[in-house]
Amino acid sequence: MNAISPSNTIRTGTSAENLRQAFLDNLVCALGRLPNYASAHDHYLALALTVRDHVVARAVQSFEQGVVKMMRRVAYLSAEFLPGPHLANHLLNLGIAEATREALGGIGIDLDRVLAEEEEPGLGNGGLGRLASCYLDSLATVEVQSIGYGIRYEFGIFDQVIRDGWQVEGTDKWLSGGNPWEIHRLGIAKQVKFGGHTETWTDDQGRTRVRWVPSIVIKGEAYDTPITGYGSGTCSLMRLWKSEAVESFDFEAFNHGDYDRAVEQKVDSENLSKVLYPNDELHRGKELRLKQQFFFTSCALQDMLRLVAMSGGKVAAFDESWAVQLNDTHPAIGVAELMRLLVDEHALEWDDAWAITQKTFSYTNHTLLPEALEKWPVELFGSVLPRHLEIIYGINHRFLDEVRTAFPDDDARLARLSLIDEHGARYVRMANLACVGSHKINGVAALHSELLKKTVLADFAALWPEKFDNVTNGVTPRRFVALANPGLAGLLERELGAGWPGDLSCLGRLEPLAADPGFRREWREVRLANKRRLAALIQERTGIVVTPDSLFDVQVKRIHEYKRQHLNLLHVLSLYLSIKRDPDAGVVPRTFIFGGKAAPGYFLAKRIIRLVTATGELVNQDPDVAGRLKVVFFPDFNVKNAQHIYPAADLSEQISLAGMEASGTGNMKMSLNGALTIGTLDGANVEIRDAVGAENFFLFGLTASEVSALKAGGYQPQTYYESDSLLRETIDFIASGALGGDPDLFRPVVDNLLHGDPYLLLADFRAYLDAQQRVGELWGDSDAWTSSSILNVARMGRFSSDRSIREYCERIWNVNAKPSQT
Ligand code: GPU
Repeated sequence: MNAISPSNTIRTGTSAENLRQAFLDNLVCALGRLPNYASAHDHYLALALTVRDHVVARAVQSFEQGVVKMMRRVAYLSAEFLPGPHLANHLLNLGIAEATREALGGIGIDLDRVLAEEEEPGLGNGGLGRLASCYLDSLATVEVQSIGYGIRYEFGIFDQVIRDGWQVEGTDKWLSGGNPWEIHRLGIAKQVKFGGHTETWTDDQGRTRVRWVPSIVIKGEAYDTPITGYGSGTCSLMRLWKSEAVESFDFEAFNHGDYDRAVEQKVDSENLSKVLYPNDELHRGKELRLKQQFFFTSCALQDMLRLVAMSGGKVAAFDESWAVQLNDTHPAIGVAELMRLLVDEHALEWDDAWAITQKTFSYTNHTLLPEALEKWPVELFGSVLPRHLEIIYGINHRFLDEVRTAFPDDDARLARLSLIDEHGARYVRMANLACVGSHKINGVAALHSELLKKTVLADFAALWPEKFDNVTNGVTPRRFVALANPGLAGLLERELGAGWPGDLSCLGRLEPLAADPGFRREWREVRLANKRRLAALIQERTGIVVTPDSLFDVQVKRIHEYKRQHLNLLHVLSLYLSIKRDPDAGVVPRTFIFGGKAAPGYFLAKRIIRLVTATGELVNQDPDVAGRLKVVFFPDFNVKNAQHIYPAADLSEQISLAGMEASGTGNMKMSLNGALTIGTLDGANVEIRDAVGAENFFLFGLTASEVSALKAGGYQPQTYYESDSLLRETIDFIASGALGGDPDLFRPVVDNLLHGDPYLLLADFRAYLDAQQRVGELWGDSDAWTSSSILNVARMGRFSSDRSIREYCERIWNVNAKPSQT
């Protein structure tokens, strides 16, 4: 037994008795609480500390293995992570959930009550951040050494409350109750420079070198959160950087009595990691954001260099120690920073450094939306990162020479490929930097990867077709099935064996059970219980009473015009009007559940939330539709709430305009829990439909190429408005002022649709209604619906993030993952 292995101590023994003793010890000794006076939150903290011992013991052993074996490690650079609550996940991964339940039960404490106390770290906006967390989970599970590097935002994504029907943002104080999962690594701090100028100097070999003389230096301190894997001894590390002043005070100023200046630098430095920008897929060009990006990326690369040295590796073989993944372009500045570190600080020749850089990085693109493409005014960029601007010019110069050779006399192409946009005001293009600095570029679903090559990255695809690849996203079945849906997990364990969360290919064995009436009954019972629980939560959070045996029709995701929550609302209102016109209209009872945050500055998204709540105000109290329609806006959609919502969804709304949603991952989570999808041929919907079978998926709408053609031909929304009376009636109803009590409230939404309709809602309306009609019909046949639900789960195994991560390992990172069972 390894000397540091604590598995034989009381502190980390895993019997119920050991766990209980450790829990009580922590309550008293770590928290200073006598059991009789402890609150639920104290119970949570004491249990978290108890479990943390096990987690940290694994983490250090896993880390030690990585150093000793000198394997190539993966660094996942991401400005966002959304891990969700940790405690239950660790209990599952460590296999101590039952022992813990027993340990607490024995002293009258309910484990579920304790788990509910945990507040999640909301260090991301949505899909991109949650994907990063699924990937750390899967990396640990397939036994690959990895570190997720990011920012320890003091304030993460805002808390959303709904007041008088409107979104109101509250400050996310995720750290105020204490964070038992992180370890502040006092010994690991990096200095990060900003501003100033560069100078040349001559080294003792007579070489001209460049030195960056910054105007300010900030310190990054490491906070580590271990991420356990399922049934594996490997842990991933989420290493987040907090910014601090290098010295607490500018003592010179302080001694001269200039107190203001003395604290100014401290405040400025600490501000860097203060708050997450709450925009999803919108680049706003704020200087502080650029500084955040450089800050964490520089800390990460410096840390990787330190670890290379620690494990006896060579800087000149950096790429053999590390595969660095750029999660979108937010960390793309890393390309120039690694060059600076290698050339300026480690005295490598440019060409050698460049070869290493390209072998090290790979880049994942997560969107085609033009407004999300990051570009920084050259002036701003040069004032914050003067040396990086020079390096980028150096990279660009050599790169454009290469392009000239491949495509002589093609200035237009040169201008498009250049790292600098020179049409008018000059900008540094981060996607171009990421492409040039990477050996692999991937999209996140098959359709998205194809469109990338045809649109935003077409010139790069023409230049380097071999660099392009696709890795379809996946989600972790541990959190999103095993933890979120214990009822379903019980059935899966009985039918497939206890190891199913580690190998979703076994889900296929459920297929024959879709035809088994007894199994279908059990399936329905599990689903109904999930819906009852969600109904109770909805009542608690919103006061709205919903019927668990109605069809739960769910759209939860960030609020964006391209995701078309308002198309969903057009359907809701059309049903409402149909019932009002004809009380006998064949409408199956439905509960429409919406959830998601709008960026605080996104006017139309906030109006769409108000349109949901106004529709609810009208519909939920109208006796004419009682028992048939309910509309709920579930506030503060986050990972924790999502775990209650996904398992209760009957219908998963994935209705973005084709060509707009890069992948989607909520689509996978709901289908894996037994929802049927209504969706367009967009993102991963395409592959989900292929997997579950067209007959188990409600498809509608224009294809991506039909969308382009329609737009190219001059799209006229009014023609649809004029030719479809139900559409007209529905839009007129919104325009009439019948909703929300103010006739002008939804004027902007209506005007947007009638004069422009950039996301083609009107063009897809009729097809969407027809698909919803088919949904209603199938719902009426409960056996057929249930069997389709079972088949969805049986055929969704491919969408485990373990599969995605294995593909990254094999085709992009060139590291060995534990082979899958099949
Ligand atoms: N996505 Br870019 C975000 O959540 N935020 C972003 O800033 C960018 C992309 C999402 C995509 O919208 C979604 O389709 C995808 O599934 C997800 O990234 C993960 O790839």
